[in-house]
Amino acid sequence: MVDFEQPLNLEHEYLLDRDCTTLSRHVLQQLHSFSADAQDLSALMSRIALAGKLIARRLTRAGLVEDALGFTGRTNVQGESVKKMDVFANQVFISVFEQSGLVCRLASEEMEKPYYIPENCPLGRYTLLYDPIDGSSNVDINLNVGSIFSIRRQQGEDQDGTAADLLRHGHDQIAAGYILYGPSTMLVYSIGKGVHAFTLDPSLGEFILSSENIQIPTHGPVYSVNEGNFWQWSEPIRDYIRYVHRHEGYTARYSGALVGDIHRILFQGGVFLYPGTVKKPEGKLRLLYESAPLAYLVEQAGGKASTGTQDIMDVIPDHLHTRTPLILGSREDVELVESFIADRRRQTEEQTVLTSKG
Ligand code: P6P
Repeated sequence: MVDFEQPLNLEHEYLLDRDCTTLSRHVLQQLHSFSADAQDLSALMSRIALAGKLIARRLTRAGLVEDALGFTGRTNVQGESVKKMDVFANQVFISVFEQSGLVCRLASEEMEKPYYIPENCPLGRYTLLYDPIDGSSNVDINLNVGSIFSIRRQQGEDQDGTAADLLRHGHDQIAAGYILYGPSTMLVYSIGKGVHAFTLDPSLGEFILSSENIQIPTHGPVYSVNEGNFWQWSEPIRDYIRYVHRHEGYTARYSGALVGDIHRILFQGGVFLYPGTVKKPEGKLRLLYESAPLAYLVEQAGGKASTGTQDIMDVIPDHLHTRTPLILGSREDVELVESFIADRRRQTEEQTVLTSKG
């Protein structure tokens, strides 16, 4: 006869409790609340997790699935060639929120205008901003890619369907994170109460808590930048790159997929840079669904995110697909890059004064 009064041994009890710490439960624990708003946010995060599982499933079998890989032959609003996986992943996020009553609007890197789910709008006051597949150049060569998401509450009415209320600073975000499709699929998120990582257990079909309250090191050895753009950078950025080339203790890592590079820096420390270039002076990365969610996350982990002269979280976009330069990671490393920019600016100003005095 089994005595159910006898608890499992401690290790089994710990493992069972860990496997029960799913994302939806963790959100409620974080909020210390079972209110309607808390339940909504918990349900919303669960839908994002479902999107991650659906995309992960497609990616892990992409080589076997007819028509999963390669280009569509179309270009998106960014002027970038669209991959079939971009289209699939974009639709996954839309589909998981239909009939959810949660999300009224979705704004995506792949869609020029916000997508509305009318049946949700009377109730759903949330907007999902997302990059469905970040780093899609890696998809066809089976290297890591990611999805980036940000959640905002709708501010006021959106009568003209332009979602103008989204054109606000990053402090408006109520949740943000990413899904990393790598050797394991991980979901890293914050609702403003620290940064937490979940690992997908395929045998359960659940994201299980694997790291809680992640803190980014104040300094790290990694600098992550596409040095092929060196000729296109401003002098202060070149000065920084010359500095790390000449000082011991730095190592270059760049995967071509933002999420993977940021994930490494989140755990090991360092700095990611996508500065303005001659071809893209405003930078390549999009503010509302790439830089701002990652800035929210990294700041929650004790790091810093900047354009080089302004905190990313303070930048107000002038349109849905606004781009900015991005320097993000360990606080000391971001500040070192900013110091090169400030020094050069000071030298220029001093030179201007001397020249004006003749
Ligand atoms: P480049 C992918 O297209 C992406 O948006 C980010 O994921 C990545 O960090 C960056 O662009 C790579 O750009 O110009 O170095 O190939």
